[in-house]
Amino acid sequence: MKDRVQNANFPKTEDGRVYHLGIRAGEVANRIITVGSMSRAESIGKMLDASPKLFSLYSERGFLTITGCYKSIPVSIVCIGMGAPNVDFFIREIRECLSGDMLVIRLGSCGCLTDLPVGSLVLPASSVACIRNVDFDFVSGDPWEVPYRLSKPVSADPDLHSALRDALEITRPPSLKNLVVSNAVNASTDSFYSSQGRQTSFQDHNASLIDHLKAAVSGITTLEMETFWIFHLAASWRGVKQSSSAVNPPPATGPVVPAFSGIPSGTSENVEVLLPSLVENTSSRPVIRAAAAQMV
Ligand code: R1P
Repeated sequence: MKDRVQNANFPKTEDGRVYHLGIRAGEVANRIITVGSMSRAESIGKMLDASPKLFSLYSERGFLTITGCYKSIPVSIVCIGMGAPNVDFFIREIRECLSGDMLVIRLGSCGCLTDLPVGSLVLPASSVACIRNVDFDFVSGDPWEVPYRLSKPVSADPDLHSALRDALEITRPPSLKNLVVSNAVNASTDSFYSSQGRQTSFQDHNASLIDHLKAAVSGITTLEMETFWIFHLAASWRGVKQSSSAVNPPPATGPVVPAFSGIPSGTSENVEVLLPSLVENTSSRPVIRAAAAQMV
């Protein structure tokens, strides 16, 4: 990979690849399922159509992008690992590689703050951030600061959230019949340990954090580490200006690059095929829509 940086604001390699995911325009679809582990991405990738041949790229920084079609609809599966910084690389770098709308559904695991049984599927309608306050004195305690800060909630895209819920109503297996919750609130944390209330050898001042979360956030149901940041970035993207590389993708060279353009429209009973109905040709003002499904 050539790596001469041409733009310090958005570094890319000489052949147009974003720096951390390693992809470029033409190698990622507008409809994206993101997961946290390679094996999950590879498993979902096996469900894609046999033709066209899948595009697959493991980046040097630990991201995996698999692009293909599901029932002839272009879809990308992207493994981003864990946490807010990786979400930031993922949303921004893929946005830079796309024109038109960008749809993101995160499939992940989560902790649960209610009595839902293990195996329940939660579709959070909104998420808050729960972040360690580094100004708090974690050694001596601190009368002036709180050890953890909670953000205001940010919502999932209502259309994509509804499409996901409706598709699951139709397609979910009998084992999930009574175990799908679609109006929950999620909290995304900046640590698997301190800001999720786990007691370790560190002085985290978090013994009452879970009780505080439950009291402060109405409807709080799940804890994980990415959903808030995806919703937040999707909601805050200004979407008025496409980069020249996204509008005019560079000619494809190198590995097999499927021509994921000319997206067909249509609906079906299945969530992956419902997604195209949400993608519009809004090149003057595209949007990022995000939703999430979390397995307890
Ligand atoms: C922590 O073990 C990881 O598990 C949860 C958290 O959000 C965090 O990424 O999600 P995934 O299993 O989907 O990665």
